[in-house]
Amino acid sequence: MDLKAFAERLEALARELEAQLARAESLREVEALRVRALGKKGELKQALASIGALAPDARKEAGRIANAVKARLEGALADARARVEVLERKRRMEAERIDPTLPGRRPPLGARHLLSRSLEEMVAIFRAMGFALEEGPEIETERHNFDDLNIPPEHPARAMHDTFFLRDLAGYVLRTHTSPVQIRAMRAWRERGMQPPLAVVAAGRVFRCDEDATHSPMFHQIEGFVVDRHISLAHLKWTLRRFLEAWFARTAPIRLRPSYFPFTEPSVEVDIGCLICEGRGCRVCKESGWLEVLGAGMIHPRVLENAGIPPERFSGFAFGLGVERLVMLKYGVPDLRWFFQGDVRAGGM
Ligand code: 2NL
Repeated sequence: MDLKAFAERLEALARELEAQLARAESLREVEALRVRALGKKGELKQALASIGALAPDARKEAGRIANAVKARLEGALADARARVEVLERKRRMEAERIDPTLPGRRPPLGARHLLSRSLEEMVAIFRAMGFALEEGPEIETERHNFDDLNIPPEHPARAMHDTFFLRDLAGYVLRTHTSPVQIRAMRAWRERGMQPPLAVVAAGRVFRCDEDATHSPMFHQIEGFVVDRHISLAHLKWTLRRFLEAWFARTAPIRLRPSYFPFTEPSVEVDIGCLICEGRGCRVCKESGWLEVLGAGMIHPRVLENAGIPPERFSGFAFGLGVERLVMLKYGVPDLRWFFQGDVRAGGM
């Protein structure tokens, strides 16, 4: 090989590398080209190894040419690196581009259960009339749940209540109504040295061992009572009418029908003029024009006595309502079981 061939080989190497650098699009490609041209086993090194094969007087010139090509290649590499860096930054900016004007993603929100909201609203109506809210345990003694309410052990009403008894806790039941809270409240008021008038509502879960299309083993009840001198059924009727008109947000006639509860005497069932047909008769009210909405009565003297209130001096009315039933009537919920299925689709209504 002579000097001319050596110079041509390096020139070809330089041209080839410059052409490839011009097409490079990433720093990785540029680095690979650098290694190939200038690395320890690179093409320039290989060309230099052949200098020894040249005539001695040509070697110096060959070294000069090689240095010049090396400098030229380093310059080309630096240019390519600068160009590709700009390219890469542009690509990254494009990939990370965000639009701050887009609306945020809304996480799916839960909603409070219709029953919870309704129960609270009903309690609020009574509180606005001056009733105090009392709460009590869901596990109750048989005494609070039955005996104090004039339901003795052999009374058929005990069987009618489909009671859940606690297997490992003799004498305790899941409360079948909120009445034991009322009993506790009457006693507590006396024990705090307070005198009637007393006006209390109790609200919460109650339990009965019964389940079908119209009965759930757990449901919600609100009970209320007023005790004072000279309380009569007229006070009861006024109070319940006000409550029902507030709940259904309309004027409504109500009527009392004679009924029976062990803890009230007399006992009544309360009907409201049918909300669908305004009393003309329809499928919902079974052509009667009336819907049964709750039970009530004058507190039995024995129940007053059991709570430490002398029945010769005081009388009282009491009522109990099923929350589910009143919610179904107001909102047209067709099936009791929908309350407990946990289907969230109606949650936002
Ligand atoms: C119904 C009927 C009723 C009561 C509950 C009551 C409580 C005490 C004393 C007297 Cl401490 N009575 N509660 C009275 C009459 C009826 O509930 O059908 N509820 C769904």
